[in-house]
Amino acid sequence: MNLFRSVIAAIGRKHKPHRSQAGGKPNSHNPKNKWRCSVGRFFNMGNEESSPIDESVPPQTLPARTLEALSDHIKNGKVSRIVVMTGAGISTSAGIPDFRSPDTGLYANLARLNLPYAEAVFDISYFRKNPMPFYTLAHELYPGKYRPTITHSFIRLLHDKGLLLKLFTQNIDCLEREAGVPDDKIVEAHGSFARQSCIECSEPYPEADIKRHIADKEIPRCHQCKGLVKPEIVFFGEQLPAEFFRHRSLPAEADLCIVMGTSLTVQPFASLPDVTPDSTPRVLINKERVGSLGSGTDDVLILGDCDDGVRKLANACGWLDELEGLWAKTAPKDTGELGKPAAEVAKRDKDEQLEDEIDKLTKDVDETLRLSKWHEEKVRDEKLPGSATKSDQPKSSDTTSSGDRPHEDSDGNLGHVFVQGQKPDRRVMKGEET
Ligand code: CNA
Repeated sequence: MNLFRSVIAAIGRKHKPHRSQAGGKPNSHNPKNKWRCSVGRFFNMGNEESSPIDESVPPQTLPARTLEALSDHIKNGKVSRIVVMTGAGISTSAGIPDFRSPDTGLYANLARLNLPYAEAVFDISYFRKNPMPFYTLAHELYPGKYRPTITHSFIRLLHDKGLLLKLFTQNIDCLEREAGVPDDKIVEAHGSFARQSCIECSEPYPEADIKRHIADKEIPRCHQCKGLVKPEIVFFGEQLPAEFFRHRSLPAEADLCIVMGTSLTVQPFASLPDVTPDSTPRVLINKERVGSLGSGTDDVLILGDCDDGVRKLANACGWLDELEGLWAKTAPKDTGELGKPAAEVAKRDKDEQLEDEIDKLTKDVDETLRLSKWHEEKVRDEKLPGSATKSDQPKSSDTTSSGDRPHEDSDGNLGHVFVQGQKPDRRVMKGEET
């Protein structure tokens, strides 16, 4: 509970109603010192509903809530402390799925790992019992396989121009580092693959060893106590890194906030954009409107693909050639991850994906056949005079063995029909102390 107390102490001092709660009217007195968030707001779970600002409300800082007005503001030297906040959406064009996009999202594709529920792959208590699904996923996601996107290079460009105050990322893929954003500018709010340690004794584990284990899809064990080793990615049920809490009030010092590729559904990260002062311009570059973005007086929305959005912004600022040049430098050389040529890695990944798809289809067909066979037999039995009624459970003496019946999990759901979000949604609890 210490964390809660310290957050209340920190946020409580700066409490004020959010602009939208104040009827959409700008503050009349010294708005520069005001934070958008309230205590309640900081603790609210999930993606808070907010209505778009009334067009009749004038901006406080920008001449208009447009890309052009924003780029003029930047070109006029009014911006020198940019805070960037990112999520999985900035890495999807690199080939790393986000979690929640339907069909393509990671959670939609985890059925093959036979998890009791999708989020279990990042659940520390599940990991203790069964670390293999995580390591299967880690094999696919491990840094080195993917090229940073132009959006990652855009963040690097902001740093090169001396404009980046801090990058807060929820991503664990280390692509910001690979794009050249220095370590001291990055807060990896949900940890990353950059470090690994024993979950029992916290002993750091050598990078070369974990790379080897992940490449071989083996489970690494601590050299000291033989406990399970895990990359320092924050799992559900684990605390966020101290670094996040050390820097979480930094957005209050920003003169521009850029939010990209996140659904802003995981707290406490989701509240970071609200720590910026009311008058600080905020830009959202995302497929859809999220969080409170769009409700502030100086919010600019660039909706659509992130890479397109940063190109538009860079172009408007006169930086596009520089940005493309910087991104070109991230093109893969001869080697891909784990010592394999990049082309080979990409081909192997495609082959593996295809194999997985075929496996999944085969399993689904198999299950459907079993289901219809079981159903056919059950209907036939029910039709026979004196046979079991509908409410009767199949008995162990039934000719249909239990293996022929569709698998049911402990919730009574058909195991092969993998439905997202059947369990209580714990993503909002990430890193919160209980
Ligand atoms: P999310 O909840 O999956 O949301 C992603 C957001 O990005 C959604 O609003 C999408 O519409 C949007 N989006 C997806 N692709 C694009 C695109 N090309 N251009 C513009 N917008 C796009 O992911 P969040 O990051 O918000 O959720 C936080 C989770 C995700 C953290 O715990 C991460 O650890 C986790 N995650 C990280 C990675 C990674 O490291 N690359 C991958 C998957 C999940």
